[in-house]
Amino acid sequence: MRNIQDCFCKMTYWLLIIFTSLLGTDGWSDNRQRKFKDDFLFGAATSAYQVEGAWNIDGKSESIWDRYFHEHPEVVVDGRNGDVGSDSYHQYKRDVELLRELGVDFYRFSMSWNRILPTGFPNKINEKGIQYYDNLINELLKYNIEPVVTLFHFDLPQTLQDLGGWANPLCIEWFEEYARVVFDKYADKVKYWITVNQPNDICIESYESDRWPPAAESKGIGPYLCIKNVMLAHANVYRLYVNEYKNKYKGSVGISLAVNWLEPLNNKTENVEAVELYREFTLGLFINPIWSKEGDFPQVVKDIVAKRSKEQGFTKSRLPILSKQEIKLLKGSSDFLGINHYTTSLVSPSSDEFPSPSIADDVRVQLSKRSEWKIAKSPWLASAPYGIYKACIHINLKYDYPPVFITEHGWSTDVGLQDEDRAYNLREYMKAILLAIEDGTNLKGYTAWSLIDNVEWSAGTSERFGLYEVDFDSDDKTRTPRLSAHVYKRLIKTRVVEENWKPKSMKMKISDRKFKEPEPKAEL
Ligand code: PNW
Repeated sequence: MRNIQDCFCKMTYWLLIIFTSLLGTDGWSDNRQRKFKDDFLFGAATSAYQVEGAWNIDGKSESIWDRYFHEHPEVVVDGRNGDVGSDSYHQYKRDVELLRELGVDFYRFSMSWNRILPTGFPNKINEKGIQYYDNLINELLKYNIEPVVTLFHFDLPQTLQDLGGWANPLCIEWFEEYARVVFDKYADKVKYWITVNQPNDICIESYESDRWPPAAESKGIGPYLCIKNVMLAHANVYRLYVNEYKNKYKGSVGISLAVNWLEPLNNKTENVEAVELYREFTLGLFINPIWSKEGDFPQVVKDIVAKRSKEQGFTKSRLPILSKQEIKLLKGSSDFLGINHYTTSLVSPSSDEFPSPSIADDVRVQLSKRSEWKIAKSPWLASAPYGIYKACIHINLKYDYPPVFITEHGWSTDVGLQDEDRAYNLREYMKAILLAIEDGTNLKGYTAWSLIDNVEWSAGTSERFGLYEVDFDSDDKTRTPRLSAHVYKRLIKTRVVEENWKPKSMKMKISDRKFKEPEPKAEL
């Protein structure tokens, strides 16, 4: 019976692959209007460093981003770093008002490790930091908005980076200690947890390149150490929650991976093979240990890194081994998969000389975009809506229908309230998501990145991702709805994508969809 099922599954897989590739980039959808079911959740996201500001206020200590941007102000494109950012530390009530205007079901935000544990360790708990997140969570719950908390969104305490950061296996333990403090304080109120945001970027950008702090540039070595440690840190915290909190609080814990779609430059076998390989390096290393039947890092990645390491004179593979116990710890260590999806890239083999050793040299591919794809303000961000459909179907079939949340998706523009491009991109991707749901993916929710303009890392505020514009020159960092905020609000309310809908006015009111003002308390 199982065999018949497997066979059927495989057949469906290949039929869908053939079907989706036949559809190509055009005409992949029809004109039917589809509807989001009532239990599909809508939300918006931000992250601590990018919006909070208050970098050294009320006991918060220095994260790697504070240190990096203070020491290298020249890397921030427009000079606006996260010292003040969108000042959500002081404006959080206004942020919750925006969420109420949109009518979202949840708000995804991250906690700053440094704000909670200024030394990085639980020897000193910063009560003012604890209070801040408590206030934010209470404000959300007051209006029936579910808090979705990311424990780690790139901002490691500098104290821990000084000890090697994610390249040091002790970081697994440090992360668990931090998570325990957070769970103890908030597990009664927070039901959705994301351990780590985009481990791939954490490890590649910080250890393979000099683009992110600590700019360690330990090519081909550091990133692999980091990957193993970050993944084990995630799994440990998942197990911690399951063993000590889940029975009582009934929450879910997941991880958010960067899952952009990759496709071959054209149908030549070498390109198809290059895509498969690159996908295993960028997604497989993270998804396989948790969701594949066999667990572990993908075999093809293990083989290639071992081969190259040997050729380079290393005594063992630069990709560390996962022990049997570690494989067991990682397998199944997530209640849901968070997908951060922004764009699609074309992949082909590269004959360039890469630095040796390096991940680029291990994988040897090059990326490009189709000329017809519209590019956002961020040069890496091209609009190719069918990519989200293909990514969802791929994950669904290859990893046995995991429950998926889109935990980030968005578009960058210049300053300006009439963001037709963002509104268009949102609608087109929403249509693709509806199609993916119709074709059987286990999609539970969608998160717009971002609620408000924020500090886009080294791009500063030169690339705006917000549904709401932030006036960074004003004292209260005034938030004003863009066209896309209206479009998103309307979509959440009607549950359908309306091509030509326009708001009558740019003024926003609190959504009448689900929030009621709390009843005034009777005077005693
Ligand atoms: C995400 N890419 O990063 C991060 O989680 C956010 O902090 C960030 O602000 C947002 O996306 C927009 O950049 C990404 O190259 C960085 O495809 C790069 C890519 C995707 C996501």
